[in-house]
Amino acid sequence: MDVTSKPDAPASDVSVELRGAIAIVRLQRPHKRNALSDGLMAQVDAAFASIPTSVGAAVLTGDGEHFCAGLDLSELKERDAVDGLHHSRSWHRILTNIEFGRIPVVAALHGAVVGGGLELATSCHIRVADDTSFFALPEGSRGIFVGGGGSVRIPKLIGAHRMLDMMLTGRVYKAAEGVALGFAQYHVAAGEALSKAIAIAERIATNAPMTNYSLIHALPRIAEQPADHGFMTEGLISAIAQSAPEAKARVRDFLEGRGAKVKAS
Ligand code: 1HE
Repeated sequence: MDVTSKPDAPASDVSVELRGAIAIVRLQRPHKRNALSDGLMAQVDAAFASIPTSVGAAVLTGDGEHFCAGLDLSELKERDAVDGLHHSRSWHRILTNIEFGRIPVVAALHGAVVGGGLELATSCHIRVADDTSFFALPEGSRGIFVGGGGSVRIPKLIGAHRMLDMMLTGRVYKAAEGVALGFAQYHVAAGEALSKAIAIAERIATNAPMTNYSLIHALPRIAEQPADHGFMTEGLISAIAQSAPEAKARVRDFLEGRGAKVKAS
């Protein structure tokens, strides 16, 4: 752990802790179930922007019994249509900065991962859900619509028809079913999401930075390109990645017997 870096003052709704090669971003509003107020969202944005270039991966977690209860509904009541549009667009910008930032982000999920909380989680690259996690989109029952990019990101994970069902019927997926559908890549025992997410982030941070950057920027874009364009993008990115001195050194290490072998466990 980098002892020079400590969590922010507890008064803050979001903290950033630097631990060697990784950063841990914490939502710290447990008395409101980490509901995403405008102030908290601005702090999320600032937190990710503040991560220094020495950090290779980040973890996003929430204090208390729930990852995140979604939009702070107390701020919704006075908003008119124009305010609503700008609010939604501000979430798009903040979550896109996470998805297409410099480093991979691993979300550690527990308890409620609902509404805007699910939108926030789906802007991360890897999700680890503990057994207390549950996934829902209560927007449908509150008379509203997703506004934080959920209609773009969530169908890519579970399909538009399942998202439609969640919003029309208020369906709640518990951890095991939600993970099987694709909400998270990892399912761990209750209380173990953060430690697993940290271990994953530490592993990711050992990769060459250009490999990580290529993956988070190129892969989702290639997935949306026609195959012929995707092949071309892949060719360009792989050529850039393999030309980096670090890639050459890693390949040389393997060929000279120093690199790790691929193992099944
Ligand atoms: C909140 C919020 C919130 C809790 N906005 N204040 N999201 C939802 O519709 C989910 C609403 N929340 C819940 O269903 C439950 O709170 C939970 C299942 C997440 C947690 O239940 P529980 O029993 O642990 O907590 P609680 O007693 O319901 O809430 C504790 C406090 O947090 C309470 O405030 P208090 O002053 O009475 O103590 C709640 O009012 C407050 N709280 N959730 C504001 N969401 C970009 S568009 C995205 C659109 C959406 O995200 S819509 C979905 C919103």
